[in-house]
Amino acid sequence: QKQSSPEKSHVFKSKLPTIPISNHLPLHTYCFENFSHYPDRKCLLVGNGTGKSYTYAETHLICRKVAAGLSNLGIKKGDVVLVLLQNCAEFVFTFMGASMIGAVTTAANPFCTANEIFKQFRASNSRMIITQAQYVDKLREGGDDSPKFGEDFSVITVDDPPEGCLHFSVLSEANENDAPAAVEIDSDDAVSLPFSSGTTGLPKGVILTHKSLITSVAQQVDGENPNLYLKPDDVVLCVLPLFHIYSLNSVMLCSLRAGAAVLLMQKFEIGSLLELIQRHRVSVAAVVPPLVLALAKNPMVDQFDLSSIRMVLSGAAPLGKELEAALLSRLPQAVFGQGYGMTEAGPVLSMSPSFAKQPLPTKSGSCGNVVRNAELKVVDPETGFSIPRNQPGEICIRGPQIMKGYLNDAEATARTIDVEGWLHTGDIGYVDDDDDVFIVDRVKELIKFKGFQVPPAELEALLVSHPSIADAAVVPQKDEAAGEVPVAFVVRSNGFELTEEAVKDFISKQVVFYKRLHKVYFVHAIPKSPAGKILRKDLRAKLAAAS
Ligand code: 4UW
Repeated sequence: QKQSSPEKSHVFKSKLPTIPISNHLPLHTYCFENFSHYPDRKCLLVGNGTGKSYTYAETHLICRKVAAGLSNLGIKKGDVVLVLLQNCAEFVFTFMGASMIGAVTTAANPFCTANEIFKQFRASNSRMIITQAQYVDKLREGGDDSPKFGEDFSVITVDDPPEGCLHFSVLSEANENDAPAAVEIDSDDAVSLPFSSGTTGLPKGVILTHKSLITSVAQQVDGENPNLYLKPDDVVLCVLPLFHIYSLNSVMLCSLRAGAAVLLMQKFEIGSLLELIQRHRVSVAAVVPPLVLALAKNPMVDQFDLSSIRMVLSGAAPLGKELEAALLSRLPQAVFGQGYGMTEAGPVLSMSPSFAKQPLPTKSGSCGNVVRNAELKVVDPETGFSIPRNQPGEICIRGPQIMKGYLNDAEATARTIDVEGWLHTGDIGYVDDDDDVFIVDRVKELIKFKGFQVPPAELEALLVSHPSIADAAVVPQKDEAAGEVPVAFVVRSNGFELTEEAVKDFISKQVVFYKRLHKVYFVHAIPKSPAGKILRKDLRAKLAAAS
C-alpha cells in the first residue's frame, strides 16, 4: 500500500466552518428530508417539448412506487441495476427508488457499444437494464460470452417496449406499499457505482456509499452559509449527462436536497438549450468547458434572453481564462466559477466560494477552495511529502465523502487511497496564498475529451488485439474544441501493411464516439521504463514538440 508522509504540516481546509452532516441517513431520506414543507413545488421539469413536470410530492411518490416495482421484480438490497438512459425523469425515479430498497445504480452512456455496456454489466454484476427502445437492439447482440438478453438480464424501457422488454410502468405504477417495509441501510452500503479508470488501467466500479454522497452533497449545499447556494426558486439546468458523477451529484442530488427544480434536457443541442433556458428562466447552469465555448461564441446566443442565469458552474476539465472572460461578457449578470471533481473523490474536491450564500471572491482560472469537512494536501510525487503553498504537486484529498474503494479491486484501491485515508488524484496542482486551488497538469493516464473519460489502457488493449499491431500507446493531444483528444503510437507487426485509416476504423467500431483515435503515428518502438511501463511523458513531449 502507498505510504504517506509522516509530517502533517501542509494541510488545507475550507475557510467555511465545519458543519454537522447527517451522513448516518440513507441517501434518499437525506435528499427528501425537507420536501414535506414544499410538496407542491416543482421538482423535475422535462425539457423535451411535452412540458411535463413533477412536483416534489409526485417525484417522491413515484420513487417509492419504483422501489416497490423493483422489489416486485426481484431486486433486493445490494443488487445492481444498470441504467442506460439519456437525461429523463425516469433516471431520477430509478436512482432514488433503488436507493430506497438498498439497491445500487450503475449508469452508462447509452451511446456505448454493446461490448462496453456488457463489460460494465458483468463487472458490476447487474441484474437488470433500464433503457430506451432505441438502444435495445444492441443489447441483443454481443459476442458468445455476452450475457443473454432475457436470460441473464431483463430489460425495461421508458418508452414503447420492443419485444421481450417491459415498460417502465411496471415500476412507476406499482403499489408503493409493496416495497419491503424495513430495509436496513447502513451508511457504508453502496448506492451508486459509477465507472472510472482512476489513475491507471481499465474502468473500474467506484463504490460510492450513502455516506459518501450525502457528505459530498452537504459539503456543497448544507449549512448556514452553503458553498453552493441553491435557492428554492432556482431552476437548475441538467444538460450534462446524469450517468456522469458531476451531473448526478452537483445537479440532481444537490437540487433535490435544496428543494430547487431540475430542468432535464436529453442531450445538448445549442438551439433547444437556449430556448429552454429562456422559457424556464434557468437560474443555475452546470456546464463543461465545451458548453462554455458554445455559450461564449455561438452567434445564436444573442437571439435569446438568458438574463435569468445567476450562476454558471464549470468543471470536469480545465477552462482557460479567455473563455471565462468571453462568457462573462455575454452573461454580465452571472457569477462564474469552477468546481473540481473526480469520481473517486465522491466527487467534489473544491468549489468556487463565489457561489456561497456569503460569496467570497476567487481568481479566474482557479477551481475554488477545498470543500468544508475535508482536508486537501499537495504532495511531491517523488517523495510523497506534502509541500507548501504555491508549489505544484499531486493533489490528495481526505474526508468521509471519498469512495469506499474500487469494486472487487483491492489492489487498485490501495494504490489510490493510502493507509492514512488520503485519496491520490493523479492531478498536479497547487494552493495559493488565498486558498485558491489551481490545476496545472495530470500525471495519471486519463485523457479527457470534452470532460468524458478516455482510458488509454482500454484503447491500448484493443490496439494490440489487432493481428498487425505489435505494440501501442495512447496519449492525449491538446485540442481547442475538445480540450484533449486521444492519439496513438503504433508499432506494426513485422511485414504487415497497416494504414492510419485502418487503425482508426478498427477502434471506431468498438468504442463510444469520444474514445475514437484522432491520429495514429507509426513508430518502431514504444518508449518504456526498465519495468516495462509506457513512458507517456516522453510521448506527450514528442507531440508537443511536433505541434
Ligand atoms: N479543472 C481541470 C477542473 C476539473 C478537472 C475535473 O470524470 P471524472 O472522474 O470526474 C469529474 C467530475 C467533475 C465534477 C464533479 C462535480 C462538480 O461539482 C464539479 O464541479 C463543477 C466537477 O470530472 O474526472 C476527474 C478528472 O477530471 C479532471 C481532473 O483531471 C480530475 O481528476 N477535472 N474537474 N475544474 N481538470
